Amino acid sequence: MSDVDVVAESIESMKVRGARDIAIAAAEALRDLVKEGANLTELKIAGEKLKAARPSAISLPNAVDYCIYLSEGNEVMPPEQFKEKTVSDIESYLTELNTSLERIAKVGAELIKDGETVMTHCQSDTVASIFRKAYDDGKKIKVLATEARPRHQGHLTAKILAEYGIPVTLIIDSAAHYMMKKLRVDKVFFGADTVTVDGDLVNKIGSSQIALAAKHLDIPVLVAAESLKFNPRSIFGRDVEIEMRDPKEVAEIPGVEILNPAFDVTESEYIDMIITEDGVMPPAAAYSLLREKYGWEILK
Ligand code: RUB
Repeated sequence: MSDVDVVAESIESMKVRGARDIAIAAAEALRDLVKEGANLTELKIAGEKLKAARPSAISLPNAVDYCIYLSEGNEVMPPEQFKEKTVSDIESYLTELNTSLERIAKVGAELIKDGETVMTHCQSDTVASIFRKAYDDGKKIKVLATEARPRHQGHLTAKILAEYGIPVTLIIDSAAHYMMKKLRVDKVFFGADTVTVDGDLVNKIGSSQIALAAKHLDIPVLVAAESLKFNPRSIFGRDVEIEMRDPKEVAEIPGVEILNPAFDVTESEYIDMIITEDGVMPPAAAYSLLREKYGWEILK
């Protein structure tokens, strides 16, 4: 197996998971391929392989397409120069992604008040960075985290936050509505796999139910999504494919059909604000962000 195959397999099997981390892993794999002397055609083939690894997080094709776009800009150069410049361009992109995370953490933390109870679902590095920043700023926050059946990524959220010193309470997914009310949750924070041009959110299965409960209880819903998570293809009305995973992740009962969708769609009307590296915006501004950030050049 080539390194690209190994990375694609790690993404597919969720050894590497979370929209941000899979995008970074793909960009790093392409950078390493350039280092090994790959040309543009070989990069494009590798890029398609990486993109096919998981369907619902737009961050993955966005990152791959951007690396290819950077490489295309250097195509006319002699091989050694192509290698050097493309590696350096991809490195700069990776650094930019880190800067974006820091900015989102700062902007998001400003939205949390001292003493608030915040809730999250599944495991998002972006949301965790907001909670850590709020805590570092001296705010006494409490976090309510859901398990996120069937893969229990919420256990990871709870572990990461607890190790950082943030008080965290873990609940089963179906306790969400009841516990949001009982613990008087102040705000819900979701990460994002994809934000569509209409400002709808594709995120871990169960997000939409929590958003519905939040609307019912009048709790603001905030989405932490750098521009990498916005889907320029949805401008043509192309739907985001919802990943259906192996039913065995849920249960094995003879004679019973088991469905295991990994993501769902929360319509923009259930979302109060989206936190991006450029600040906070209403979901209706997704279109403007896409125009500004992507132009139309990566719409292939
Ligand atoms: C993870 C998930 C996360 C987003 C955002 O799903 O839905 O909320 O990917 O994460 P899975 P991040 O575990 O199936 O990959 O903010 O880290 O990009």
